[in-house]
Amino acid sequence: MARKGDVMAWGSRRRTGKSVYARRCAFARRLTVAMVGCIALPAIAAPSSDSTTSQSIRLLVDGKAPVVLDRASLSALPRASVTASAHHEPPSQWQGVALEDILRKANVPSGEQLRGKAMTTLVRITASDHYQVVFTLAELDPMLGNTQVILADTQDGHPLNKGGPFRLIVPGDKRPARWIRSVATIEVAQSAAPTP
Ligand SMILES: Nc1nc2c(c(=O)[nH]1)N[C@H]1C(S)=C(S)[C@@H](COP(=O)(O)O)O[C@H]1N2
Ligand SMILES: [Mo]
Repeated sequence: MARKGDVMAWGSRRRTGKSVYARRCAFARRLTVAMVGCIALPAIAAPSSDSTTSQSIRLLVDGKAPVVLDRASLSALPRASVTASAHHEPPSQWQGVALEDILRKANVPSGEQLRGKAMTTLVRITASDHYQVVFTLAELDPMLGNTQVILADTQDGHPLNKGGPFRLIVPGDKRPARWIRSVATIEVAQSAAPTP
């Protein structure tokens, strides 16, 4: 009964004041403003990347506390540069920092220290769209695989307009499947299994 009374009261309020037509017009105007706002505002806030794209990268080394790599901390590392093209696009000049230098900063074993159990260490990269790729520490090491991998933040001198702010460039890969866009996390993890 109470519900029915509420509905009637609501109905009777609607009949006072503005006409139903005027109310509908006002509602439609508010709805339009709200919808335009929803579409336009994120475009103003983030012109070149989606809302899940991270502006910094989390570096996780073997379960230790994460280190945040932002533009300021990355700018302390030497700049690296490579000319490479994905698929059949014309080559671009990519600039950023070498993945190797990030691993050095994290004191991950390299060179002569990279032996024994460390030979099974993996470097897993995760993007904001949850795409993941893996390298072995040995394939990245300058004294072993010496695979060139750059964490790029510019393409031909401009911030990445797609898949930024950071993308891995792996010039030696014949398919650019490990050129992972929108890098969010770099993890260094031991994969050694107990010997049978
Ligand atoms: N974050 C993310 N990066 C990614 C992918 C993806 O799905 N997500 N696809 C990869 C694959 S399989 C390819 S071939 C290239 C495609 O790069 P392009 O879009 O610049 O041609 O991006 C790679 N990087
Ligand atoms: Mo691909």
